[in-house]
Amino acid sequence: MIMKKLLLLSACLATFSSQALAQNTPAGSIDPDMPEHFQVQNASFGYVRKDVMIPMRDGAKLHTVILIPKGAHNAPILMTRTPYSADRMTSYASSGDMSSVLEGYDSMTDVIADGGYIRVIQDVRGKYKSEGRYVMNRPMRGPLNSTQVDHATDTWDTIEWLVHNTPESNGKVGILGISYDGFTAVTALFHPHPALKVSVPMNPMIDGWMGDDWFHNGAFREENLPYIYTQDATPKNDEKWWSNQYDAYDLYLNAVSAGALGKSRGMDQIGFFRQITTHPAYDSWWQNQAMDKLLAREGLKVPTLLVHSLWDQEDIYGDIATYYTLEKQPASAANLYIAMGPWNHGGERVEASVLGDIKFRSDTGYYFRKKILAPFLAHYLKDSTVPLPARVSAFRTGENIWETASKLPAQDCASGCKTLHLEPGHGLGFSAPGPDAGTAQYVSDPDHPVPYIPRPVLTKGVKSSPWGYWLVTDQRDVASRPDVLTFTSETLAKPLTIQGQPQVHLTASTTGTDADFVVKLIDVYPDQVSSQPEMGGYQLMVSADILRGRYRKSFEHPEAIPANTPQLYKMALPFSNHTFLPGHKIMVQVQSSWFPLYDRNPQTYVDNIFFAPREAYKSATMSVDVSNSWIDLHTK
Ligand code: PG9
Repeated sequence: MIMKKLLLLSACLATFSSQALAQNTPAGSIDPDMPEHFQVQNASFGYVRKDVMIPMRDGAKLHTVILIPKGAHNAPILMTRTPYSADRMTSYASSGDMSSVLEGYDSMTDVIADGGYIRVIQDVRGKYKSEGRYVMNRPMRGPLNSTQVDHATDTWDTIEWLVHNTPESNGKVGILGISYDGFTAVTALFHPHPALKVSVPMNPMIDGWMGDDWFHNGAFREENLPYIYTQDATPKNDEKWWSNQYDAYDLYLNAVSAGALGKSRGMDQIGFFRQITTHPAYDSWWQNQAMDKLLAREGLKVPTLLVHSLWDQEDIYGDIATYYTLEKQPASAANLYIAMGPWNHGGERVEASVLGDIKFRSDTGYYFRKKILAPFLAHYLKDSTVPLPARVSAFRTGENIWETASKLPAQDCASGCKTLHLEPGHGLGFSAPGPDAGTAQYVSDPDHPVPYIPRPVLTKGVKSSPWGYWLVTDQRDVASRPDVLTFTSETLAKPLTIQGQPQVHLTASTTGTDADFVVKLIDVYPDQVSSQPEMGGYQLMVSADILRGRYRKSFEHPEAIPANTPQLYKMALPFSNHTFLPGHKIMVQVQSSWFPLYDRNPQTYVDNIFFAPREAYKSATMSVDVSNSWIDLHTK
């Protein structure tokens, strides 16, 4: 006890003495290293940077970075409106060269910087340094937005300010951007400002339910939960998603449903999460955000170059859908251009001679930027004598050649298609099998879903993730699974070229009352490829997609599947521009999960799959009717 008191006493004495010392000794001083305001010495830089807050019509000010090439005179403006931080996309680089500054998301540095453009990048309302409250893909003014502002008005107000406050400009403005920034480049086309002379939506997000970002034909892309979390929880993405599992397959399987996982992370605080989980079907909430349909009502009044990636892992639907919607309107078609290449999401902005294991024998990204994008922009923003690119510029994979055309082939099969039939014995060919070709069966077990990439599943943003090229990964990995049906043609003696969206016609029954069907059209390489040995026997997806079976009759009104009763499942696969070379084979794979990119279908009908209880997930036997299942191909 005495010892305890002594210890207590010594502690008190120590405290007292340090306080006394402090009181009796004059406070020391030390010069701080950091200046009050550090002045960047950028006299050597090749551009002048302006950081401005541009007032919108409702009073909100939007943070806008303006990079003006030194000595610019009568220069056009190229703008991007982004939710991904204008500062991050224009960060000071070590050198004064503007192109090295623009290493951001929509770089195209060899077109923008070399082209002498004034570069403007703006934080959209409510993100990063811009005022106002953020809404994911803010709906256009109308049934879903009764305010006086949307991206169209914010773009109009921004352009109005720019052309009156940028004396170095020629008064002409273009807008371009990838993905979300492609979405904002589309919104600029509504009641466009007269100074807006051109728009280049690249891989734009157009319809989040049909086939961009959030769902594909009603199947939810639950690997986007982390994006929604980080993007929509705070203005500056301060809150980061986390996981207790290295393999995302385990994270999402253990969570049972996407809604349960999101709720467990507090995502019901986020309006967009509440909206998508409340609107699992293609109801008016989604229909009123279908930008292709809305733009068709508006009419395309500004020359627009849509840019499509043939292996776009994020927004593979939007630009093709927009093209076909607008192409039907002569006045809109007069302003419509499209370019497509063998790229992943945004791959056109960088070196693009390879994607994953697939080689294209030339830098298709450079070709696009220099031969298609640069002249398109220059013609409308600088000098109308610069020749325009063709209406359609398309890279054909397999042959690895660029082609041009006045328009894309018809979207449907009105102009004739070649029918690729499933055949008995897991065959595939262009002659219809007899009516008694029987069924091909597999058991789909939601507790052992088919992984969309080999495990461990490393999602977007995780080190070594194959997210950027997963659509071209070798499908052999799953071909040997008993829950993946594989149908293969004979070896091709002649090349077969397809250009268009393969139209799936699948007849199948299930012992359950709900199901998803994934259909993949695959190019099978010869067993040996001398120029690239690792490609021997490679199974390359040239087009593939998923359909949530409850929407087989109506995207808006889901219906349970009657058990053990053949049903028809139809879907248009993503656009393919591909030649199957001689010596190759055609393959079709059918499966009922693509996990964890897409959430699992419990395979028993529940009202809302977002919140399906564990007991709803049940194995089911799928029976594909071979005689009545085929894919219609647009062949050249
Ligand atoms: N694909 C991303 C995205 C676009 C639009 C909405 C949500 C996500 C992107 O790359 O911006």
